Amino acid sequence: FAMETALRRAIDAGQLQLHYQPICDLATGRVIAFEALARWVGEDGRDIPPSAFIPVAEESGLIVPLGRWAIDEALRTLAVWDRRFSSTVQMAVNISPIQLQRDCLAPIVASALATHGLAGERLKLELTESALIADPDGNAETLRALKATGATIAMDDFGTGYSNLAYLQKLPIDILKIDRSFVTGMMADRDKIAIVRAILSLATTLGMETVAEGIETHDVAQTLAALGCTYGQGYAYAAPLSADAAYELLVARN
Ligand code: G
Ligand code: G
Ligand code: NA
Ligand code: MN
Repeated sequence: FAMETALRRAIDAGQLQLHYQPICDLATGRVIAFEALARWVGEDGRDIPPSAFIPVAEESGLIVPLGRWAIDEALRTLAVWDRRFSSTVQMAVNISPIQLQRDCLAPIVASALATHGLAGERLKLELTESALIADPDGNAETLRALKATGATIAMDDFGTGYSNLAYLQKLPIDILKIDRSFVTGMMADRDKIAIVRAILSLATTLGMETVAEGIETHDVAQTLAALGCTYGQGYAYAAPLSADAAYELLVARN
């Protein structure tokens, strides 16, 4: 419970931060969105990765206050950027399956958008494939309420779950994010390229946009663009950045 206690304290004391990774138009390199990623710098100054604390937050229920904070903080940052530089850049926030089940997300999202004076279209909510598939009927209803705020819905880490394709059609999903396990190193692996092709074709059929994760080289970016993928993120563009560095990139690339 040591980490749970420390995490509770960090949330209360405002010690969590968000970093922002750009999502770019593969054809033009323009930044179309940023994905907000939680960061926790521990008492000893060391970085505790989300892979360590998000599971603790989920098991303890702390993901509910953490998730509310992330939505508010990401939109607050976007509103600050808007006052300095006019753009239509969107903010993508990760939503845990536990939040989706336990919290009343739609009113929280609507109220955060109103507080920061932002149109719903500026917000993307990223949900993992396994979370959405776990309870497709219940989730479809929650997603429809979320979409009524104007926000768009992305299915994160697509290809790693066990998607029943019928569910994909039932859920109001706007964007498929191709998991980075199929993208990183795809130039040297024909199976990965075949899977990426299949996902792109499926997305086109279902009228969904596509974002490829884990793009580490310009070769991969060019190949994905040629295959018909529209957007991408990864170290080839930028790693997750502090709010100030992300803002500078936004101004430089738009
Ligand atoms: O930045 P890093 O690769 O360490 O992030 C790993 C994962 O942690 C992300 O892919 C994401 O799924 C998860 N994550 C990061 N920030 C948040 C957050 O604010 N909420 C939730 N639910 N998950 C997050
Ligand atoms: O899908 P998820 O939300 O878990 O992805 C976010 C995480 O992926 C972040 O923690 C980020 O540090 C990591 N990441 C982002 N771009 C790349 C990349 O190009 N390569 C690899 N290996 N990891 C990346
Ligand atoms: Na994500
Ligand atoms: Mn992802």
